[in-house]
Amino acid sequence: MLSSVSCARMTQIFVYGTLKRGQPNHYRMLDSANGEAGFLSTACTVQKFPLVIAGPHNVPFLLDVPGQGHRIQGELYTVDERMLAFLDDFEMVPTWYQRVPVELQVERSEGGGGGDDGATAEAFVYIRKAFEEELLRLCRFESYDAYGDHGLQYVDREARD
Ligand code: PCA
Repeated sequence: MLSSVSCARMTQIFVYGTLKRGQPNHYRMLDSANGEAGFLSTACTVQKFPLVIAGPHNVPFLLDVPGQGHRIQGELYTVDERMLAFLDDFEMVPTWYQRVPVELQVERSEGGGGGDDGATAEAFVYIRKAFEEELLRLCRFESYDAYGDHGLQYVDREARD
């Protein structure tokens, strides 16, 4: 549970890529030097979107073409202003990704008894609005896993030339 005694303005973020638990950039959300992030639940988008893995660094991109692809599986977090600013900078908003609101279906929180299984929520998501046409021809995933059998190994930001 989140503390109800908090003055900080919190924002809901839906992550579907390398920021998810078990994925290569999740540790950045756990680093209090970047701010605070609290896991709320797993969730999936109400609308379908194409989720592709692209470029020389095999980066996951959600493409802003609602109605195509799959309903995307991810995780819902609440973040403070500092973490939001960190994530915007890390995801190179607005040049690489844009941060836009998305409608979600929230899944039952772990530990059971959530009672709000199937509830909808709105959160921000990092999406590509402008992209090369060829990205629409790539394989579309429902759920991103950097270590999946697609063999498209993610190249860490620090390891890029
Ligand atoms: N990081 C963001 C967008 C894609 C990525 O790898 C995320 O996990 O949602």
